[in-house]
Amino acid sequence: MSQSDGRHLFVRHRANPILTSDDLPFPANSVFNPGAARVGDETVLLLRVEDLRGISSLVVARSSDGATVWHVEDKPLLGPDPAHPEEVWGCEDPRLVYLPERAVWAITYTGYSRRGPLVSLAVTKDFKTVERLGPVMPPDDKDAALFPRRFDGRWIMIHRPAPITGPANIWISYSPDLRHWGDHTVLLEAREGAWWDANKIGLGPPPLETVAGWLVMYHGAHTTSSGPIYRVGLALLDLDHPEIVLRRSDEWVMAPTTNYESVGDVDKVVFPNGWVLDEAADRLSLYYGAGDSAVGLAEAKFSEVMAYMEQAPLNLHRRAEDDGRG
Ligand code: BMA
Repeated sequence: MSQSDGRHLFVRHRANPILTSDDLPFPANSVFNPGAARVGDETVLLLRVEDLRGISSLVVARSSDGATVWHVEDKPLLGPDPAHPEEVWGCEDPRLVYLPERAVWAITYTGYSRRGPLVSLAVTKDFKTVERLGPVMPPDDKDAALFPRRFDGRWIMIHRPAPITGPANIWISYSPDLRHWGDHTVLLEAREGAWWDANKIGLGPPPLETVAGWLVMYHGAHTTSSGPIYRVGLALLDLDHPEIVLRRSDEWVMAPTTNYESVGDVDKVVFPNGWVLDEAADRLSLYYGAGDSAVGLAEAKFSEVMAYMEQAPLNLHRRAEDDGRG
């Protein structure tokens, strides 16, 4: 083993699960996979709420301490809309990134179309009204987040197309205007065989800028005879060229262990979509879906996460064209 055991890094909050369908001001089947942001003196979660038909909408919840006393809106911010047939079966799994250049929060989310899941983009200034920019990746594609700023004039998005055959890898794409995307390139490859992150991986929360590089968390869906186990690991991307993976943890740092993660609509799932960094408190708060049924919170010391990443294996899967740029 080349690295210390990372499973101690994220500590589950004593109030877990911090939100269940019982906490909503309307009937629903489940609440999970939230995007997260610190806005002023409140933590905002954009919850995925699945209704009693099976269709998901995105609903805002606010809390001043980011853990307890959540105020949940009684109407969705984003949900199926007849004007948007590409989301006819719902809006799922949002990621939130503030774009200083536009003074808006970007919401990348999964639109569930009749032709499969796709990536949609919307923006909001206040989490009260929202402007849809429409689909940005065709099906099947999900698990997308933007970087908060441009690189050499271009926006960058991480996402996860699912090919008809072969592993589902994490890709990176570029755009001059947030609408037209190209130069699609594989960023992180699923491993093979018995690995926890074999065959199917996807981005977790949006990339987090640190002095050592962009910290990314990703999930691996390991297939077993009783269904997949969703666990998460970490990687570090080059600050100026985020298409270069500097380091990648071999081991997962979080796995479903508690009852509310192990048993739910989908068993054995931890699925983080959002994190909030409080640098002064050295606290990284991770918000995740538990068992596709509830919302969990796990907190890490940010300095410990970065120390762990300093020891993480250098990436051995760099593409040939990366040589000389790292
Ligand atoms: C993924 C997504 C998530 C879900 C996870 C586990 O493919 O659909 O929304 O939480 O599976 O079921």
